[in-house]
Amino acid sequence: MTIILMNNSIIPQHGWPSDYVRRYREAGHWRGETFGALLRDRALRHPDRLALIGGGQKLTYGELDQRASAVAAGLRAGGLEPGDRVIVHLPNIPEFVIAVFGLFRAGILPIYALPAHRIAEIEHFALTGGARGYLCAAEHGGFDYRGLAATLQERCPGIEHVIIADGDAAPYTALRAIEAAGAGADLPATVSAPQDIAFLQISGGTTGLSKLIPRTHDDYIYTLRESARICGLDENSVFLCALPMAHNFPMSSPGFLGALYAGARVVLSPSPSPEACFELVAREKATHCSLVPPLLMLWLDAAARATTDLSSLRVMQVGGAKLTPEVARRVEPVLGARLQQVFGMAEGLVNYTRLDDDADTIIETQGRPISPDDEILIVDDHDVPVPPGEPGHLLTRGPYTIRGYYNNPAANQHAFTHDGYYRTGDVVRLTPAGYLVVQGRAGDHINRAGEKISAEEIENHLLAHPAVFDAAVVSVPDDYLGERSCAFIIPRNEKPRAIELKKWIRGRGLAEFKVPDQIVFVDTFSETAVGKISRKALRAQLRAQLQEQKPVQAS
Ligand code: AMP
Ligand code: DBH
Repeated sequence: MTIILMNNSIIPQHGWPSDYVRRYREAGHWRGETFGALLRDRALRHPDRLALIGGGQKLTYGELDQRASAVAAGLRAGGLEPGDRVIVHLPNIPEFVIAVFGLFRAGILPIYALPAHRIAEIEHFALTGGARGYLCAAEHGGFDYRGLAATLQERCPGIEHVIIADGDAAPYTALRAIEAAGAGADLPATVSAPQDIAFLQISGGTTGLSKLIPRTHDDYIYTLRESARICGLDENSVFLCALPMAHNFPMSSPGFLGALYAGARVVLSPSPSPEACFELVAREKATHCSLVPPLLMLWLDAAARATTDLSSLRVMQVGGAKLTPEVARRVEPVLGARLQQVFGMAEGLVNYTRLDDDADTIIETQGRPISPDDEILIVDDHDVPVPPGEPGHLLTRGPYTIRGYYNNPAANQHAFTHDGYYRTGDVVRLTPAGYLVVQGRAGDHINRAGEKISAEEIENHLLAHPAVFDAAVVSVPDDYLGERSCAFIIPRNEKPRAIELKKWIRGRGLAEFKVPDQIVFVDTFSETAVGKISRKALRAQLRAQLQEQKPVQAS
């Protein structure tokens, strides 16, 4: 099982020091698996079993494997090489799965973008990831991605290949044409090594712009294997993928990839709304689903009124943002499914409540880590461990937590300790039983319904507006979203209209969820604030001011 010694040296795993590589391989966490080989193996074991349902298509494991192979061969024939990066910007359609397994098989690295991302984010991924390709839908949710592709190619000459996954591709290449060109080619199951980077996930962008997260085949597949086991997912399970599938949560905890790992069936919903999902649950007899808290609240309200049969649901996973105990308590009585809290991050560490935990643990905590080799430290502002049970900053390292962002030494200096712990930015406390309870965030990001927004990124865009003298963006507690965003603005001369500033942000080509929910105009950021305290302290002050409901002019 171990692939350790070669002339007495260890084959390196991207990112980890050799003593950890040895340890994780010896423990059997890393088993030398790759995505390309994984799909081939499942296709050989059960070719006729249904793997994927969505967008009017049904694919067996055999068909998925064949189509991924054809895509891989077509991509290679079109000039893309192993090691190249391609941005994958797709909604929940079967082509997502076909294409990413095609990329895996060809040794090309997907960079996952969210459907809500717009040109500003995509351009940033293209540049920082050195992408050669951009794969998108023709149109989705009323947005024309081909227009975005045109701007992207103007701004980033490195993007040589634009591929449209569905619909009318002109003037670009259709995924269908790539698949046709590669049909029947005899590619090996994989050209990648298990220790190679398989893809780049994106960080929530805690400070400034999103960073790219390199995940290796072996480390990610380890989380799939263990997540499937912890969540009770097996070949009889049906995973309903309701959240955007590029998110790390519905992708891997255990998500659609964990479901395919387990030989289960994946059903794709074009939207996470109860209207779209309930019918799919009833028709496809879905057993597992993952949601963020605000969507869970919609589901609970709708389920209380619904006549649809949801009785197949066994596990309802909730994560991405803090779930309040009041809402958590309603899950089992209303949905008839076991609640599982999930606290994870695309950088690695994932915690689950276990299905057989007692009710208090499931309702009050955000779970415990996947792996016995996940190391957790809870520290104060000086990296000194806090007394047991006290809240502090969560640091972690382990067999599936990255040791560094992709090509970003400056960010790595802050985000990791000298001995390789990742600074999650979360404030947590540990229960005596070893479960984590999330208390909040140390950093200045806004967790808006599970979508992470960097205050700094939005401030920079606001500061570019000619009528804005200064801007500070803070989070505000929100009953439904968990948190919403509020921008405090000091106008330069004439006060701009709030609606104009929101339009400005949209016009900068940013995802809609980053548009401030609320804008407050102020004359100054208080006497002590100007130039004398950090942005972080200023944001904290403004947040407190808003919560005290000081008379400010809101919009
Ligand atoms: P991302 O950086 O986008 O991968 O988001 C990861 C972050 O989401 C974590 O560091 C937490 O701040 C937050 N998060 C994820 N799951 C939970 C949860 N169950 N409760 C509270 N916060 C969560
Ligand atoms: O919020 C997240 O990023 C997240 C939540 C739950 C995650 O990455 C995960 C599980 O794997």
